Amino acid sequence: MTSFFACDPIPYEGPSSRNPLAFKHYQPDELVEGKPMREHLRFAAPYWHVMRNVLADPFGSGTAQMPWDDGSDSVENALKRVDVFFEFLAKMGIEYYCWHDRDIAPELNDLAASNQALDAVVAKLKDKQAETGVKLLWGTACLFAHPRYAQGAATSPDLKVYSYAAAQVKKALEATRELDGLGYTFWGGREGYATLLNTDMKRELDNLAAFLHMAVDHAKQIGFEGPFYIEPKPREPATHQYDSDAAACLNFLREYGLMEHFKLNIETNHATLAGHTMEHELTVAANAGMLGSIDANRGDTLIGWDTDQFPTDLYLTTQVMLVVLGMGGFRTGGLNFDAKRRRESHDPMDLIYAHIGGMDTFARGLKTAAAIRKDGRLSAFTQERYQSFDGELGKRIADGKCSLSELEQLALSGGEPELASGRQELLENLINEFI
Ligand code: XUL
Ligand code: CO
Repeated sequence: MTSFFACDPIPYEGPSSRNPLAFKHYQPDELVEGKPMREHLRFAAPYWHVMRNVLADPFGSGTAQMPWDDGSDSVENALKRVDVFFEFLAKMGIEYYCWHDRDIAPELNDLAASNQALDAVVAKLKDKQAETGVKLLWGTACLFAHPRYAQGAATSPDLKVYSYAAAQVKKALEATRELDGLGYTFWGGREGYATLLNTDMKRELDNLAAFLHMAVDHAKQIGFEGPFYIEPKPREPATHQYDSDAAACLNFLREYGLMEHFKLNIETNHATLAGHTMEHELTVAANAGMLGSIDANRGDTLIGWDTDQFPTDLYLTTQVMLVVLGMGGFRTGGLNFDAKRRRESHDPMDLIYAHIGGMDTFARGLKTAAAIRKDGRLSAFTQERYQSFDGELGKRIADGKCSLSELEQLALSGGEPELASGRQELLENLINEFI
């Protein structure tokens, strides 16, 4: 078979290697906290960025060289891309992937024709998965690119658009089930609004919740065991998006009785667009027992939009892996590189370099997080910081068995509290010992 990536499968050569086509830190079978790295990290590649992103930006057209792609919307062309994608996964040693219906197969003149095209590609993906052991981390429907969704999909004011979106989700869910997908994601690209002057927010949220309940019902009917993921993002494309951050998503899921069917898929660049750090969003999700999966990328502090860059920051990946290890690891989710190359990096080999960097950065983050946990000083500090709550009174407060009057007695007799230092700088130094 023709090869589209001019390299062998990427080997592990260790930290002293100077080979740009080798991993310096990602060694799939190396045990960390008793578990192989590949199982901790569960790397996934997104079909949309690897195969379909032409690297356009708001000011210029695409630059990506895709010698395998004839640029047409034919099913043949879509099938050819599958071979290229699986060559890429094999060379990278990436064992999971994710897709939108419309990036694996073309949207054709009518829904029935688009469904047929999807069936053809799904059949091929199924064969490729069986041949290679690669798994589908999650599928999703693209409910944001087509002009019909300009005013929303599951929050559209138009019932016909809402129905079209429902049909697309039904089909994408069935395709995910057919490929034994481990999850199904909803990112509400157009589920928000540009102005409240024309928007009935309450009605849109009610409709969105009804839509998600229908998806849950359909999943039961077809034997898809989920979970579903919601992926928070505050803006872009909509001015205000209903799924703006982890806390907003949790509130929505609770209000509409969807908690047991959903988890969150947290993306770094979305966290920072929301004005949060990634570790904040992960911690909010994990505290609720709702951290399902991660879209592993990063933004650029100098550009105010969703640049979806590859993760290269060791502090970031260390913090991510501290949360992931802290919750006992992924179950159905993983680390999906929802990341794209810069417009200037147009060569197919740039896909390889980009993913080597992302994987190595996460492997180092994993090892660093495990070392920090083993050392124990960081968690001991935090535990100690709250130790005044560890006694009998703290327990009664937690159990709701204490009153303001009782605490008032304590305050009256106890004098002015002596505060212990938060020691932020000391702890920052401690983290640097390990990086
Ligand atoms: C958009 C984004 C999406 C979702 C899936 O910002 O991150 O690619 O991950 O629809
Ligand atoms: Co994403």
